[in-house]
Amino acid sequence: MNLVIVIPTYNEADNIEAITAELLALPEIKCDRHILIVDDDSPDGTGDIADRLAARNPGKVSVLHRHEDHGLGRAYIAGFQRALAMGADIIVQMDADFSHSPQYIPIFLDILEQDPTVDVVVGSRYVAGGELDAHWSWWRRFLSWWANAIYTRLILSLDVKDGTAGFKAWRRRALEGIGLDRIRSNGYVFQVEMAYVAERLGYKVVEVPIYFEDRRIGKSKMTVPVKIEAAFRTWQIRMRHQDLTPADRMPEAQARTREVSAGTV
Ligand SMILES: Nc1nc2c(ncn2[C@@H]2O[C@H](COP(=O)(O)OP(=O)(O)O)[C@@H](O)[C@H]2O)c(=O)[nH]1
Ligand SMILES: [Mg+2]
Repeated sequence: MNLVIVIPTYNEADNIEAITAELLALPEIKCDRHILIVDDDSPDGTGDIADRLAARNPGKVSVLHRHEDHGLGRAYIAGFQRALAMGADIIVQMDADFSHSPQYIPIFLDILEQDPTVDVVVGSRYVAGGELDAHWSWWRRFLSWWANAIYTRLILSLDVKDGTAGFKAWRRRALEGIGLDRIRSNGYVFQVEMAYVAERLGYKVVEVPIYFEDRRIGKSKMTVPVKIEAAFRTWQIRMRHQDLTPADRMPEAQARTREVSAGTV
């Protein structure tokens, strides 16, 4: 089985080496693992550090450099397309800043291995046992709570408790069926769009409680434009995807053709 861990980075020069080392060293992961760093031309030189990591770990680490406008959603789409083209069976998405502890990945993989009906495992801050770091400012906590418990819940009626979660393990078939061309978000609201489309298409989602630690080093990239996009895009997500049903899953053959045209690595 092939695992590709996709890590988007924007100015993570002080984190990327340590998180990569921790992921490469995780002893519990039995399958082949590959780390794909998706860097958006970080001004702090994260991309160069990532290139050095890739050179030092051939076949285990690679870098996708994007030179267009930076944005978490676009970076993830490019990363997921590359992961599929690499033949990934399972695709993990996670932040570079240690808020998503690598220690949870074996738990996610166990669930996927033990229950073949599960399509995606979500590391959740809002199920019993999940927790947010007390160091997160009251404003960030409030914003996250509001987005999850009120805003997306009222507009999208999401079943998942952590609709803005960014730590997930996808089975290949779910990303293929979602059809990444369908996803329009540029920024963080990408997480909500993916959660909504996955639910509309009837994919089975399992939430696992995680402790979300505040980043140790560096600054959050959650900016005002990112928040504004999230506010209006949530409505657009509903209008665009509300009629989707499981019959609208992208056929695998079509998904594969797209992968081929996306190129292989
Ligand atoms: N490639 C890319 N990565 C991004 C972008 N914005 C944020 N990230 C990465 O996404 C992850 C989460 O960002 P972070 O600033 O920690 O968000 P927060 O935890 O919500 O405050 C980190 O790994 C960031 O480096 C972006 O525009 N492009
Ligand atoms: Mg963070």
